[in-house]
Amino acid sequence: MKTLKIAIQKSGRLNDKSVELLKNCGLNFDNYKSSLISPVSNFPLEILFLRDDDIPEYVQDGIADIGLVGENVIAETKVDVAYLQRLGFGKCNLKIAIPNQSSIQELADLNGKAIATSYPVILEKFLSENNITSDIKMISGSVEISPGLGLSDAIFDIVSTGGTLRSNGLKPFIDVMSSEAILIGRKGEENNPLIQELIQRIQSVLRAKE
Ligand code: PRT
Ligand code: ZN
Repeated sequence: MKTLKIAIQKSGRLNDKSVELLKNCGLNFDNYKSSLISPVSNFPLEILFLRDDDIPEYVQDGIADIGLVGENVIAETKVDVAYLQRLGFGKCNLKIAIPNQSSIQELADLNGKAIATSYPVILEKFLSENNITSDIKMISGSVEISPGLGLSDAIFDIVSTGGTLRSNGLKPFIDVMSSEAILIGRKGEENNPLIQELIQRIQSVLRAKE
């Protein structure tokens, strides 16, 4: 049977838990940070280590058969993939946040305001669903400092503990989306027996944790 490829994050917040999950599924592989592909010795599977942003497209295009990535990244890249299994880690919320002293009080007050974010697709969708027109400023990192620098009136970013917001004088304003890590696959390939076997193993690992 054809060897499967699974794409996981190379380094970052999801890497450790992704590797741990696959090892707990009984898969044997080397986790060398320098290699981009690791073969699994006891299952017809290869692991591709990638930037998380690239994982949805690799799966959609069939370069990887399955992948492990945050729902927020899937939503932002607008790809069409199958959701195979929620994984219960990497949990976070995507929120619009405003400065503690802001005059913004309700959603409509965001009309005409500048909002800085690294997630323009998700934000644009939310704003248009709510008939709000804001000036979306795309920033690739350190979004939280932009109101303090006078670059924006609000931000839209990932929040987990809220510590980063607090230390930048910001407060949560509106919850837009919650996210967790998810196993994705190519549409139409869901019934591949190897993928089904992996899903079974993942589900028993998750059940054992409950
Ligand atoms: O290099 P690569 O592109 O692969 O990684 P990355 O830098 O784009 O992503 P990474 O590793 O930071 O995050 C990977 C995924 O983890 C995200 O896409 C989310 O699905 C998930 N996740 C969970 C988070 C957080 N929690 C989180 N807290 N991603 C980012 N954060 C950031 C947040 O933006 C804030 O700036 O962490 C900071 C601290 O958060 P607080 O609220 O705890 O202070
Ligand atoms: Zn990324």
